[in-house]
This record gives sequence, C-alpha cells and structure tokens, in this order.
Amino acid sequence: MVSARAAVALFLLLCAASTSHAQGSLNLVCSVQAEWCQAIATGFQRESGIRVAMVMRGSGEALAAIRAEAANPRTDLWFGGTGDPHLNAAEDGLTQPNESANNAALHPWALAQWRQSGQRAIGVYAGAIGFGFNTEVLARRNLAPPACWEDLATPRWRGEVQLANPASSGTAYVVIATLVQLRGEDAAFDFLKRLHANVNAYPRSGTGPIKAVARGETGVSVSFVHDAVTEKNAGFPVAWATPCEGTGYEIGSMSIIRGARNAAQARRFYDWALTAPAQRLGFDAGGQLQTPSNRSAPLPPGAPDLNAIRLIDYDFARYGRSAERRRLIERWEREVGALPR
Ligand code: S7P
Repeated sequence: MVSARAAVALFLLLCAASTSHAQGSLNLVCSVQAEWCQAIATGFQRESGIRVAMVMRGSGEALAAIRAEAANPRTDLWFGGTGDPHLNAAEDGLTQPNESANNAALHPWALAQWRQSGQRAIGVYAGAIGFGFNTEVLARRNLAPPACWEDLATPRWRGEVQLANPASSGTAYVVIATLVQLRGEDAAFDFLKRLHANVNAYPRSGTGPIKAVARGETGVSVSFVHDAVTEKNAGFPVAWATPCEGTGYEIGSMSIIRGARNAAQARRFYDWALTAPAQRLGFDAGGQLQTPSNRSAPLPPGAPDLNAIRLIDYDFARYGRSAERRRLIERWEREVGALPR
C-alpha cells in the first residue's frame, strides 16, 4: 500500500510536471561561463515553470550554430557572448526584434546595442579587454607586468603570451577590432604579426588564455579583465592591467532567434534576464564580474570599474557588421595565424 506521505509526494510531482508542461519549454544557447549558464537556466525554470534546455557555446560558435539551423531553428534565445556576433546575427536576419518593458531600467550602452541592432539584440553586461598575468611566473622570469599594447610585442615576452583564436572566439575579435581602431588597419596587422612571435597558443575560447595564466602555463593573456579578477578570487596568483594606449570593450548581449518555436517563453526569459535580481546570478553563482546592464543591479564587489578604464569609442556599427568581421578574421588567418612561430 502507498503511504500518505508518498501519495502527497507523487501528487506534488505530478502537479509540478503538469505546470511545467502547461508553461512550455525554452531552448537556450548560453555564451557565458558554465556556473552562470546553469544558474539562469535553473533560476528561470524555478520562477516561471518553463522547462529550460540549455547548451553552452562561445560567441563565435553560437553564431555559427544559429546560422546553420536558420531554416529550422532549434534555439529560441541566445544569452550572453560578445556583442559583435549578436549584431551580425541581427544584420543577417537570424534574430527578431523585441522590446521589453524593462528597457527603461537599463544603462544607455545596453539600449545603444538594441537600437544599433534594429531592436534585435540588447545589452546584458559590459566588460573591457586588457592583460591578465601570473604574478609568480613573471617574478620567476624577472618580467615587469605589461602596461601598454606595444610592450607585448617586445622580444622579452617571447613564448609567454596567449590570445584566443578569432576564428572561434568573439573575445579575440574584440581584440583585433580594438587594435584596428587604435592604430589603423595595416599598423594593427603589423603589430599582430610581431605579437604572433610571442604567442605560445591561440585557444579556441575567449577564457582559455586567462585560465592558462591561472594555471601558470603562460605568463600573460589578452582577455576580458573581469575574467582575470574571477581567477584571482578563485585563489590563483593573477593580476590585471589595461593598456596605456586605451582599450576596447564588449556589450555582452541577448537575442531572440527568428522563427523561435517557443517565442512567448523566449520573451518571458528576456524580460526576466533584464531584471536586477537575475543580473546578480553571474556573481552569486560563479563569481562573474561583468558590469550589469540594469542600473539597479550593483557592480559586483571587486569588479573592474569601466569608468576608471581608458576605453576607446568602439565603433559597433562598423565592427559589428558581418562583412567586416568576416574580412578581418580572414585577414588575420591569412596574414597572422598562418605564419610560423
Ligand atoms: O563569461 C565570460 C566571458 O568573457 O565570456 C563571454 C564570451 O562568450 C566569450 O566567448 P568567446 O569564447 O567566443 O570569446 C564574454 O562575453 C564574457 O564576458
């Protein structure tokens, strides 16, 4: 015979199952770190009753997957990742316009991304590019921390630098676009070729280089500086600096996929992800330190303050264009990535 307690448990389970069935489901592609992705999937599911199926992909890889399934989209919403690929997706008609009542709560830079993309992508966080370095490795090798872009191309950094591969990584594309804006295109490629001689690996994902720094496998990385602080807070001997000449930044974004099968659920997630409590989850769950786009969401403790960093006036209209991104990545592969080291 079934006990009263077991019967109640079964009843609650059936209620939960039927609620989540009634609320439907959401297929999410997530381009931030694993702990944050898990936290938004479970947090939203708990709050809405909508069943969330989530896969994680870096920004460049998420764009490629969304493009590949455009005729028959399996993904409903793309959360996070650098802003340029979201702008590419908007331009190429892979995502759809959306307007949230929560737009009113956002910083101007988040709304600039929304306007720029024809209302198809919205900013959820921001972060600046800089250098992450392993203080113990540098001390052992008697190297002073890099202060300027130009430092990294000098022979003393030979074999000590990591940067992600721009063919797969949105982070690395922000680096290239930043250098082109700071120096002009030919001078930027000349710098990237000189830097190439110092690079020991181009990992696939944007966070690969700072994780290699944390493990002491390389002295320095070109990374988002918030990721360097995350590694430091995890106990690794990591410090960071931003380049004296100025640096670029990302508007980490969110987009609803055109033809999404679960469009109503995607819009509900979109509204939720712009709220201040949802924007705390990256820090609470995974120590992530990007600047949130909701003005009421506090800057996480220890997060780099973007107002204190010399940021360039990043031209998202130009460098977020599909043809420009493709052209610069192809040029990098031809003129830099293919060179021997
Ligand atoms: O979550 C940390 C972070 O640095 O990773 C995101 C991005 O997906 C990295 O993608 P790639 O592997 O394509 O470079 C950033 O948006 C985010 O700040």
